[in-house]
Amino acid sequence: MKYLVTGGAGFIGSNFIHYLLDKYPDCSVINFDKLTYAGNLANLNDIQSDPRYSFIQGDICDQAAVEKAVQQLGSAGMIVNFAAETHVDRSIMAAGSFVQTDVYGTYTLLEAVKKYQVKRYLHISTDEVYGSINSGSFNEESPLQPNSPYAASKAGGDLVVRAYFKTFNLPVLITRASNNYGPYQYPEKVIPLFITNLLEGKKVPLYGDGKNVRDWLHVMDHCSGIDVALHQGQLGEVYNIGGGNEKENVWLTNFILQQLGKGAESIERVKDRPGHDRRYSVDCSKIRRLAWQPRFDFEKGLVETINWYKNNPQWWQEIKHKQADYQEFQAAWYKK
Ligand code: NAD
Ligand code: TDX
Repeated sequence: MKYLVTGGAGFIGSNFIHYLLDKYPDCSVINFDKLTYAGNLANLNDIQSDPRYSFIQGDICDQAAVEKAVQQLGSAGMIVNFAAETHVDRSIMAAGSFVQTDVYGTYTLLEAVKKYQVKRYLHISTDEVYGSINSGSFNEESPLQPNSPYAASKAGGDLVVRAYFKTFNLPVLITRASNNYGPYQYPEKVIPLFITNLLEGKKVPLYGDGKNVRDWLHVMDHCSGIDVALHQGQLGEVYNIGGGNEKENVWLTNFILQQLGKGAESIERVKDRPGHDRRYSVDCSKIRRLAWQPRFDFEKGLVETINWYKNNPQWWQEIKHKQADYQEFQAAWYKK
């Protein structure tokens, strides 16, 4: 099988390319990525010379570049779209690139699928499109009630995918996953930010009362869920993928502190994120009916992830402090 993976130089996309090449010896993968601040070809260093792998630097909003890549894939190939602006706090600072990539970029990809046809297009989405839930869990029929510009952009993309299924009968599917963790995650998201801050001897900025709940999913469990949905899912359907590991941020923070031999003095309580969703929770019975289940134990996976950042300082040190505008925005916010 031939795959076109968009956003394959990011956290989940690069893990997914590794997953595909490991699991399917006869597959080939085209990675199409703009290389924004979050895209990093170092994530794929070990497979650069694998003859089954090729890279195209391109923007999913660029119709000509997308059409060329889809033609190269061919009508028997499959597309998995990871390309997106993904960090909630950055969407609060400036939302334009989120709407552009996560909505318009999705439209551009779907237009190319309509024009050239492919076997399947899987759209990677998030549990954040459902908004926050205090008790119980969202299923795939729950209304979309996004609360951040990021989540709204992702919801917009999902709705365009839905419309292209209903109107043009394109062979599309959507997955909505909970918070991922694992190697190669950009050190702006809470787990790698907190680990690397502590390794740098800094404090960790915990938002608000620290009682917001996230459901943690190991990135490789996400990859196996995508694999199942892509190959066995029903066209036009949505599949939730969650880790079943709901934790308050304060629990997570204390666990990381303890693993790195730090105490509560390393926590800096800062002002809450505007519009901060209290809790995410998804009902995954639909994908479990396709015989998927998460395999990683959360605490073990988290210890392995902490060790990965400890053992790969050159990977995160090169990228962590690049974005001056974002660092300034955060510094001003924390002081408020
Ligand atoms: P990431 O920010 O690490 O990577 C995004 C990748 O997309 C980067 O390589 C970047 O260069 C590329 N990209 C951005 N704009 C592009 C454009 N216009 N054209 C081509 N490439 C572009 O993101 P991630 O955490 O790996 O997330 C991947 C996908 O999974 C996203 O769609 C995200 O919404 C979704 N998701 C993420 C999580 C999570 O916890 N990280 C959870 C659920 C869903
Ligand atoms: O410095 C921080 N301090 C803090 O307390 C950061 C960066 C986060 N937090 C809190 C906010 C959230 O409650 O930690 C929790 C997790 O925050 P993020 O890592 O920013 O993730 P979240 O906002 O939950 O969104 C993530 O999950 C769904 C990803 O960034 C999205 O791409 C994905 O769709």
